[in-house]
Amino acid sequence: MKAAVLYENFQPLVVENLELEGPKDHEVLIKLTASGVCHSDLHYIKGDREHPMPVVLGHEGAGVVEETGSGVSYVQTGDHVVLSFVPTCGQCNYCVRGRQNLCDARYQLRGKMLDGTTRLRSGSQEIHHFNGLSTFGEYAVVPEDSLVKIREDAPLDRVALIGCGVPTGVGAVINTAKVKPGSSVVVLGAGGVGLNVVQGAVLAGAESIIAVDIYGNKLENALQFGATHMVDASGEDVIERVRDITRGDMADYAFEVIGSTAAINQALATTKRGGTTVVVGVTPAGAELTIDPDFLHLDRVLMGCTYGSCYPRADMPMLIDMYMARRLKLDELISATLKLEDINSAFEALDQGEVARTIIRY
Ligand code: PAD
Ligand code: ZN
Repeated sequence: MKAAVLYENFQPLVVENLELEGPKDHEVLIKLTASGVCHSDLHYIKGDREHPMPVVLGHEGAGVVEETGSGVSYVQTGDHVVLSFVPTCGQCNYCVRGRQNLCDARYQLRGKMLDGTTRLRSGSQEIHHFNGLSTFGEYAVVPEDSLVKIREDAPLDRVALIGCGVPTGVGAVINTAKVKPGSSVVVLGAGGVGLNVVQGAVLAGAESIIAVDIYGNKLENALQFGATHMVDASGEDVIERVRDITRGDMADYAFEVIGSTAAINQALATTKRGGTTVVVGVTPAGAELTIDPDFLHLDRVLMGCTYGSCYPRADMPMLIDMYMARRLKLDELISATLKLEDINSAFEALDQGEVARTIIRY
């Protein structure tokens, strides 16, 4: 099957034919329909984060079950699925306490399947998996626990975005911060995930939603998603603008959706006493954050957030129902749909701030 392989940081992905071994115990072969291109993949290309190489990246996908390995009971051939970049085992300490996004299984993967071996090869060379998914290929073998069964009338080339950007952004608002109606919310970074923070804030009934970005096109997108104000961080003083917009109060919540320690500090400084800052962006490995502890003394809260603190098998079908009922925007997130051969131009456009999300359609 055709897949895009990262051999070295900063090098273009190589689209080539790989051998994909069939599914083993509790694994499933998926024929992918589509995959979104997320900034987290770009972080690995740029070496902000380390990963065993070579690797097939991609973690925001949807497709159809082609074949099941032994012991699989959750799905059967023909089922439509979204892939979760966290497998949820249902049995670890985190899963049984309702914190499936923190499931132990995620930390057993390390570029391989849960049994410690890979299914991907290029000739004699072993190719690594990414989060047990590797959606930048026509097919993927994934753990059964990484699958979320979905309704068959949902368009797979759209709901692929339910694999990462949507539950992360919407979940950061609803599950992580638990934003209250009438709140003021600042969103730093109006990219693929940030736009979903904006629409999460709309769903939560936030009163003012202040989108911050360095590109005009991103700010326009944010308005379309329900932002009430835009701040151009390339030319404006973000903290002073938030002060003006909130009539001196500052915000109840700030979300950092860029992956920069400077922006985390900026986010903290836009919150009022007792306000909450949620860090969604992934900073480069080894980055250090220096904050003024005085901010925290005043009952401020600084939180992390992975996968929007979601439970994939509960939240993803719900988000899809909301999309099908036209209460959640997905189509508007998609700036372009490309073939796998054009994946490097998708990353270039993401890096240059030209797109919200690009979909790779197989
Ligand atoms: P994106 O590139 O689509 O969006 C980032 C946005 O930030 C872009 O619109 C940029 O223009 C904007 N930006 C850059 N610098 C600044 C600045 N100084 N001030 C204001 N805006 C700026 O990326 P994305 O939305 O796919 O991902 C955003 C981050 O979230 C990224 O670090 C990614 O790795 C992380 C992420 N985290 C999780 C999680 O589970 N926590 C999941 C998915 C993505
Ligand atoms: Zn992602």
